[in-house]
Amino acid sequence: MDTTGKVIKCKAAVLWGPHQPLMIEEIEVAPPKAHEVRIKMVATGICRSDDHIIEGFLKTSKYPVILGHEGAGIVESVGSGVTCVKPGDKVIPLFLPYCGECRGCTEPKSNFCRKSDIGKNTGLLSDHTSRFTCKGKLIHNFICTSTFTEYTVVEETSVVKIHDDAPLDKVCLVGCGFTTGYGSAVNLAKVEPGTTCAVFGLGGIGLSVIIGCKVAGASKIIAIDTNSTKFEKAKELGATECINPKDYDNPIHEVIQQMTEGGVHYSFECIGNTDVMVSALLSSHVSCGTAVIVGVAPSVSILSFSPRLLLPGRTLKSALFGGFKSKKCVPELVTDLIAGRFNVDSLLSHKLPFKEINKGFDLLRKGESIRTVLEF
Ligand code: COD
Ligand code: ZN
Ligand code: ZN
Repeated sequence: MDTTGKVIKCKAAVLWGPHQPLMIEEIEVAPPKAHEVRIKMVATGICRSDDHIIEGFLKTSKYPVILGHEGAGIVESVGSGVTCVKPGDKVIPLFLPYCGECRGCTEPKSNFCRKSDIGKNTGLLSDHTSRFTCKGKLIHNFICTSTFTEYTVVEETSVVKIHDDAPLDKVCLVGCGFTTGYGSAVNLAKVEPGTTCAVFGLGGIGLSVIIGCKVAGASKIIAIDTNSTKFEKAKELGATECINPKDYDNPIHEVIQQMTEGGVHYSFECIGNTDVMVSALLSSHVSCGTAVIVGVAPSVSILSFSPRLLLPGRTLKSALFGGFKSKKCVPELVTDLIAGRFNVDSLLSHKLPFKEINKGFDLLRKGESIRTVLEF
């Protein structure tokens, strides 16, 4: 049945308010307006940032909301004026949009498009409305994507066509976790061959940083986590040493300094903990080290350290999505993945049917999963 131009009724996971389980509800998804695209989701990953909103650590969006920002699907229909994709195309929604016109898009070193809803937290599309309703209520959109639904509507600036052969259950990770970590190593830090790296936090993001450090040719990759069960995967992906801060009496940055003759070239914080951000800074070499903050700290946090830590020449940097311009890098990374340049299989720890989404969040909270991919 042709659904073009019609309202679609489908199932979605609705978050009615913080600290609540997601509810599988029947929702209505309006047809795409001009420059919008309606997508039939095929797979979506559960990212820690979605959990932060459920748990109320991150103040973002408005409730009720359909979360999810790491997914892949097939275009169902397009609104007028859309030329970048057509019905039937395999696509990845982009939580970091690319309009191609704003300062964030035109500056070569920036990737933060002004159309992003991160920090604005309107929970709406550009025309200040949403395409979702449930039980007569407006349901908000989440950072330009909302992938925890059988159908979603995004703006053309928030979607990109990918290779026809892409396995959607794997490449959905390119929509956030893999790209954020991998890009932080190869694009933001620009790790060079023969350098030393330290990666704090071995979830999906930290493990993707390790993949990037290895592809870039780092000679030493130290993996740090308070949960030693994460070490096996870290080693499999390229960590040369794994250390647990609980096994040492002295602070972990001192241990890393001793292991690396004064500190690593590149350190990465992939947890979202401000104390660990300072540890990562101290673990980087005093005059040639770079610390990269990848994790997102709770909205109220303040990072506090002496500016003298930077004075001798240390660098502290951060960016969303590995600093990549989303529309350009996502199709390239998908093609690289198909070509076998890297492998995301070991990040994909669990697969569940979409309806078991709350079980997927439980696995993440218990530290048992790396990435759970939900299939529709
Ligand atoms: N010291 C060492 N390891 C620790 C500590 C500590 N003090 N505390 C926790 N850990 C370990 C945990 O055991 C766990 O293994 C790991 O840190 C964190 O992993 P996860 O699985 O919780 O999280 P990830 O890998 O999914 O990472 C998510 C981030 C925490 C980095 C989160 O902030 C994020 O998704 N950042 C991406 C930034 C971004 O672009 N966000 C916008 C859309 S996501
Ligand atoms: Zn994410
Ligand atoms: Zn832009």
